[in-house]
Amino acid sequence: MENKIKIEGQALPNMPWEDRPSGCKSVMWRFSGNPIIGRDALSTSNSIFNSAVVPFEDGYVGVFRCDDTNRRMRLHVGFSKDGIDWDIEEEDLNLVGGDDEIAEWVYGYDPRVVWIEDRYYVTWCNGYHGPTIGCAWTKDFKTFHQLENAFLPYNRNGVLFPRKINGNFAMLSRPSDNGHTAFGDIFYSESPDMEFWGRHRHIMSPAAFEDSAWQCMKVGAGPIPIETSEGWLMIYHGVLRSCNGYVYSFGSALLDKEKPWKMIARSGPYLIAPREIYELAGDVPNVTFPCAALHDPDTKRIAVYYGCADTVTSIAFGYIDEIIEFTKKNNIL
Ligand code: BMA
Repeated sequence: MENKIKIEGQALPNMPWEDRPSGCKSVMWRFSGNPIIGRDALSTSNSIFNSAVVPFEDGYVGVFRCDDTNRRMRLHVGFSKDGIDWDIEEEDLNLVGGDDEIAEWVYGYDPRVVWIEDRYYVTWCNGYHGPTIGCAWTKDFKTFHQLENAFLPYNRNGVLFPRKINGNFAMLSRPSDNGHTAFGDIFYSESPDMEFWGRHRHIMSPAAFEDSAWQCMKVGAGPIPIETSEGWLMIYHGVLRSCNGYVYSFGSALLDKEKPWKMIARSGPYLIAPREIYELAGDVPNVTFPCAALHDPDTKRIAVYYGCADTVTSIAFGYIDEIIEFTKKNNIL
């Protein structure tokens, strides 16, 4: 059955990849060279994590969350030939053209990047009287044209779909608070023009503790959803509150193609949870936080980029058909 799954997207035969290690029984596995980006990649960086990557020209480009040694949250552009070795610019990303009222940079973090029709769009958690969803577009990753913030504060994890749905731009987001939000559901919104957002629909609440504890406190969208014949594959993070603090893992769900606020399946077990030392130890221990994925429709390979312990960046691999099968087999809906 899985062999018949059709996956949309640009062919990426040379995407980063490493075969499943022998003896590994899990659906996703980690790159042996993790972490791929260390905290000191820039002269002024405290940490580089929760970042976005897309194909660009004959390689890849990324928008990286770089917290500096003042612990200011900034976005930096980086380029790579192979998606693994990155050259990140020392200067932070510069926005142009934003309305004066919102153009002043306060902070920005957890970026996502997607190509829609004729340009790349960047969304991020943008400081404007608290966190909300900032938006910009670019064609060359040199000039970023700022658009209006998508929502009122407080909101995080704004993730665009890679095509219009029902003729509109479509975005996932997670209304939140101004702190470390101990709640959070994923919502869906549409916009005709990337400025005015409406038709808000609820997708997903945290799971019941008894069913799937890793996602029982809050959930938030991760990489750009991937369109398949089985529905949109949404990889998202979930949070467990332990006696020792929050634990961030990630898992998968399938959403209806034309009504993405309708879930088809949601997996109980996680795909990746903090386990390796670089995920367990860092500025915020026990965090695996995905913000991007590369995939190749023909081979069904996926490489998920995720932040580790709010300090460094890593990759995990898998096959999209296997993740879909896993999601359906372990459905908790
Ligand atoms: C969330 C966001 C993420 C971060 C996570 C764990 O609220 O701020 O950027 O990775 O907390 O600290």
